[in-house]
Amino acid sequence: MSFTTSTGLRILVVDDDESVRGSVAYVLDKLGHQVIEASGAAWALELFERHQPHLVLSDVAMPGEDGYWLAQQLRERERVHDRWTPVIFMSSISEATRVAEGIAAGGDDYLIKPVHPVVLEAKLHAMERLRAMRAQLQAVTEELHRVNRELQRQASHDALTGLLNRRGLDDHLDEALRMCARTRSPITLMLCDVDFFKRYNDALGHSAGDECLRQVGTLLRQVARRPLDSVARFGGEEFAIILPDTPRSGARMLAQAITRVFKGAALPHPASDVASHITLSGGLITCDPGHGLVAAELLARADEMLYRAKALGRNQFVG
Ligand code: GH3
Ligand code: MG
Ligand code: MG
Ligand code: MG
Repeated sequence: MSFTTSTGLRILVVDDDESVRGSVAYVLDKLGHQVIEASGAAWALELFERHQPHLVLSDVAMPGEDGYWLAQQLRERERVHDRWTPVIFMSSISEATRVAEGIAAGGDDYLIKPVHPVVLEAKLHAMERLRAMRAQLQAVTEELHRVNRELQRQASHDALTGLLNRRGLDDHLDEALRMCARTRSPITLMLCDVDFFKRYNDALGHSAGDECLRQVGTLLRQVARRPLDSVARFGGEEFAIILPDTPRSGARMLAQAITRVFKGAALPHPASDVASHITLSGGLITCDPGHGLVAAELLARADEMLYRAKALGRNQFVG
């Protein structure tokens, strides 16, 4: 629906006087516009919904609801549809207070009958320019929102794996802790670290290492796949998994699943001491309701467990 050309607009003409409608329609038709006619405000509203006109030209005094009522209704709908339709009143009442009332009701202009065709055409052009500017403004606003959303996403996500980054993790962990406190449910935090990853890089190169980290991220996402679970890349080759509403038993099962999935995926590691494939060591901490721990404490405890898993020989989860 374009308003940038001066012809081909759909214009709703509202007047109880058929001869007024006829003469206005005649002018508009000659200017190349499509005219929809209504003899009353309530009927005009129905036609408005059905035909979505670009502009409304309406009489003020009509039997039943008047033109101001119509303008108010249109402005209400505008909030819902997010689309501006100019409303121009045509009336023989030229009293200043009535004109002011019409503008207050949501009218964009007020023409005194009889409306001269040249004035009508000039008003149409003016409204058209306004509408084009509004449309541009709306497009720019939408683009700004889109860019803003994208920037926010980038700020909280890791470019390599697409997982949450450290900042995203912190936000999600805080939120998960609040939610679990509210619902009085347990929460588990898991930290995983790729075993002998420095050697992997040394053997296969840094870009192979990057690709491997991407696959590790994908596998972890496959295991922690409930809607509330979140997986983050915590640092270089370290990953964190937040598991809201997950008791210790469930967390242990998930840890076993991770070990099993990595064994099954068998991503080759040419220089690991523990297996011929990529393995993870992990630390986990489950907090029961009322634990009172903050995010940093949870992370520190999970990290302690991870350290123990490494010390115990890697390729295992402790906690
Ligand atoms: P450990 O089993 O004790 O965890 O040994 P490790 O070699 O995995 O641990 P270390 O901390 O000594 O080395 C981690 C390595 O991870 C070193 C670093 O080059 C690599 N690394 C960190 N971030 C990236 C990355 O973004 N891409 C690649 N390719 N390698 C990374
Ligand atoms: Mg009338
Ligand atoms: Mg590490
Ligand atoms: Mg490591």
